[in-house]
Amino acid sequence: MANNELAEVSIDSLLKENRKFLPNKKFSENYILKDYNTYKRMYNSSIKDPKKFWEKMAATHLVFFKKWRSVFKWKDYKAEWFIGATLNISYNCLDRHVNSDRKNKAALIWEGEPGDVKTYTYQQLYSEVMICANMLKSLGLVAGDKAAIYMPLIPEAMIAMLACTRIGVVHTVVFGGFSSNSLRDRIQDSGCKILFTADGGFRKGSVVKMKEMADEALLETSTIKNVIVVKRTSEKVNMKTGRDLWWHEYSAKQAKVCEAIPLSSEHPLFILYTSGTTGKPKGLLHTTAGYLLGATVTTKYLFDIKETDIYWCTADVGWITGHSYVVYGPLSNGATVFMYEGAPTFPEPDRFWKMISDHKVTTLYTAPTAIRSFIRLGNEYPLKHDLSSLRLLGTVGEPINPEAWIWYNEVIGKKKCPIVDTWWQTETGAAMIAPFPGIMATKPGSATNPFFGIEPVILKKDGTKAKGNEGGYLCIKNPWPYMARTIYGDHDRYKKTYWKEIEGHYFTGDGAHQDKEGYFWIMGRVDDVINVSGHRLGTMEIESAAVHHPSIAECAVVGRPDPIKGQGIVAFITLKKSEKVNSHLKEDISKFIVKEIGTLARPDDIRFTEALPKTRSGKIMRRLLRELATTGVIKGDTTTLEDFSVLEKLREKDED
Ligand code: 6R9
Repeated sequence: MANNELAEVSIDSLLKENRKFLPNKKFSENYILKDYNTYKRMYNSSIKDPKKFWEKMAATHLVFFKKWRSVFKWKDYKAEWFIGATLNISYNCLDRHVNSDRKNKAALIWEGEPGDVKTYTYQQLYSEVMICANMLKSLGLVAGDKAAIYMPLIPEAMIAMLACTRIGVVHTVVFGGFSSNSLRDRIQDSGCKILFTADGGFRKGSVVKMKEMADEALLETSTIKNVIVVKRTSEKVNMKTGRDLWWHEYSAKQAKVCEAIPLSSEHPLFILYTSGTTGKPKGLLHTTAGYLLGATVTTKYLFDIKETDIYWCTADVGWITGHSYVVYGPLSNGATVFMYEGAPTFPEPDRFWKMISDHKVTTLYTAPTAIRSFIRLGNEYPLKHDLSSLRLLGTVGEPINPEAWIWYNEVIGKKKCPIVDTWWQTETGAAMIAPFPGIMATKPGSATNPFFGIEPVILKKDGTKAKGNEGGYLCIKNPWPYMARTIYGDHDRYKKTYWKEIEGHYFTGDGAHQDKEGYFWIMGRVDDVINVSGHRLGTMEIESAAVHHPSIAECAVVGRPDPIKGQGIVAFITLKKSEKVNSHLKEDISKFIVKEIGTLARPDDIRFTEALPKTRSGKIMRRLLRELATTGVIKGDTTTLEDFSVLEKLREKDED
């Protein structure tokens, strides 16, 4: 629900930014598109006749087993692309490269946090994926069944994803930082039959006990029949007889070959959960052909994939960025992916830069929050290392503040690497607005121009177009191949959230404005979703978790600007009558929320209050709380407030 005023999300520094960086000549010379006019021509024709455009893209970039009968259908907010065709994603990511000169090229170079390194050629990755697919088959899984993946960032996570796609099993990857309760809810909602996990993972020098968390989640789920456990840390874990299998033991018993099966274009590929405006995360369902096409072509054009690149997207595969730009996009393009398991600053703050230099990484795609924490750590760490292999930098996850952009450009990119600021969402599947490097001038903080076939528009609440550089709601005019098809099990919610807010347009939930040159500037969320370190969290989701705490009567959560994380979490809490504030309560509530959702949801500030400001109809006035959390004062309109004494009490609390 779009209920925040746009003014609240506008970021001052972005509105004043007017620096412009011309494309680097040397980079442009080797870029796939000749110049900006070529982009413009291709873009215009993609908008004029999207079916023709996507059809050509699909035929050029993907291998289909059977060609489509028709390109596109849109009925009752259900999109179908490449109707009647069959293909297989793992075939596109593996077999076609194994059958080419890329057979012995590195597909994956992986470094563990303790420093162990493993490399898989395309041939080796292909072999591992086939064995893993056979594990799934031998456990009785067939196309359409669901598998959960709850793993550290290790090669087996990628292998498991690709193995699922090989036989049409739908994966749902749950980020390893999520709690057992979150894992449980996701397994239950999607009805997974199998769970891939590991005994543990390394993070900041300690072991994250993933199997223990998984066991806890499984106490309250009934659909999981088997658990496949990777031995990563050699942590002692409980293995339940008849249910749990060690990956290394069970895989040794499998046949080595597993053909990729032809799947229809709209065969469900994965479900990925993301926070929305209600307490319940949404399971976005992506399908086969359209998604792969989006991941493939955006990776190719926006990251300028070359045969010799070592490409590193730092996201975890538990997020959409990890799906599209660690696994499917780069592998479909036959690129070499670099993957790192652990914390960016372990054992020393220079870990990222050391790995870039050690592995000669050419392309780095990371989040503004990471960039800001590197700035805080000091320039000596990147300056200690030879970063000359880098030729392209990307960012994603939240608006990048111009200062961070400039630092990234100067200290990391040495002013020679284009910065590709990609705006997109779990729902959009792949990048939507981003500069085509080498041919577009960039402006710090702007995601610039739309990708081919994507028509973003800025609308006002009534559906009319925002004028000039007036801010408004960022919407997308027509369906595109790589968008999510539905919310798993709740198509009505999908329709309502994305297509009914402003009838006939895809509603992104972001505010934006366009400058005189048509560049898009994303201003952040306009709904009750906050963006903490580039990760989406629903305020309602945190609130619903908090109110399960035995001492809490009511809770309202708002975001406030945070210099590193983008946004921080402030929870306003009223206690049950019988409860008293004591010195442990804040910590206890924090731990409780982390246990319910995961470490991402840990509040930065908890404020106890006697009452929450509400309207006469009983709605919490988050706008006032946001103002208070951000500026320390409330100046906004309070006429709809029911009980004015609440404000006085809130102000008093703030001065504590
Ligand atoms: C890919 C991803 C989506 C939300 C999105 C927006 C914010 C992402 C951004 C950006 C400004 C960018 N966002 N990229 N805002 N500039 N380049 O992050 O997906 O986790 O679903 O988050 O993130 O607010 O609506 P997801």
